[in-house]
Amino acid sequence: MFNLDAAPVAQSILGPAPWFKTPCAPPHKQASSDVTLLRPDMATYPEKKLVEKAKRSRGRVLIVTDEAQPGLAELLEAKSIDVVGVSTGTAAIISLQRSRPHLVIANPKATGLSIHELAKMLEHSDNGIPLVLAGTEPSNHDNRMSALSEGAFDYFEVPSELDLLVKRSEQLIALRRKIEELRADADIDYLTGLANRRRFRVALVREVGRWRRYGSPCALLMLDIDHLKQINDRFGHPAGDLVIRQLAQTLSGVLRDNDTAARLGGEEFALLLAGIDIEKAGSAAERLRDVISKMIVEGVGRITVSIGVAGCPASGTVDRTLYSAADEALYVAKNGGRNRVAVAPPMQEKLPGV
Ligand code: GH3
Ligand code: MG
Ligand code: MG
Repeated sequence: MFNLDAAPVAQSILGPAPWFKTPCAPPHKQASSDVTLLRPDMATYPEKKLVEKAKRSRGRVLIVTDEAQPGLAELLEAKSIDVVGVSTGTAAIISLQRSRPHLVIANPKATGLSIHELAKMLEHSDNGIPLVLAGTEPSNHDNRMSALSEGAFDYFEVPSELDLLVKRSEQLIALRRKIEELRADADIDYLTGLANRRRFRVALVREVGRWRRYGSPCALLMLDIDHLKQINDRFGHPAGDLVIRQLAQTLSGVLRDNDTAARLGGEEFALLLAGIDIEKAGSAAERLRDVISKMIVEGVGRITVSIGVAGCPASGTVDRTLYSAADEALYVAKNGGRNRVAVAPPMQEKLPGV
């Protein structure tokens, strides 16, 4: 969440956005420098993130076996693949949930293990984790055919075919990670790098769910750029795009980890703020509006936004009603003259006769 307390914060995001000089690269591809001014706790952030990123960039394998597989872990490690767990057949389900591997290598003879059931389970978990089998039986036609028929990707005889097993593991992990990458991209708005409408919906349902389960409030800000059509007409569509992207950069710069900034489409954005009530959200929206109104977009000048604010539970306790409340408040802000914030009325005020 953006710093709720102070005017100096405004100064920190008034300067040109770091990605501004390279208009082709969206914010999520850029190193953000002014973000730290908004969040003092972020001083060690880049280092921590680098370590996490390095860890995430390695492949992860879960091995399901009763017997030691000498040499396998070392060979995988040498290929930047981590063995995230070695479990028996019966413990495989728990290990799977805990370690979120890219690939499972299983010994078909492991106790309590049905290859068919394991393959089925992997197929349904996380949209399909591949399975390969490795055992001491010969890798003849029948054994390989039986592995494929059960839903595994292949069967290898170990230790004689360890090198083939590792090669195949590398391939399957790369494929699996490509799928993960594509899935992540499908949730991202291509112009701004923010979450798209799909990801936003998931986040909204999750946050409202947190209210139901833990009583943790949240707030939704809906923002719409004022008169973007006029900006396009006057300065051209690329300038309008730049306005959208610079605004996106500002929004992503003011968020905490659990918040979500999304471009819902066109020139409309949403900020989903976790753990804050509607009063705080209203003040924050006002400060944000002020910051944006002082922002300079190169080739365009100043821009303004209108903001509708709704809170859970104050304005709605299900995703749909919270969204409608914020949307209606945005409409009020637009009709009130633009460049302003409107806060949704409390739920009961809308009930007839109250
Ligand atoms: P209002 O203050 O009422 O919001 O006025 P407006 O002109 O921003 O809104 P209106 O709904 O009349 O028009 C939306 C404009 O936003 C027109 C459309 O071309 C522009 N727009 C939508 N998506 C994009 C985009 O991706 N890039 C650019 N440059 N313009 C866009
Ligand atoms: Mg608009
Ligand atoms: Mg609009």
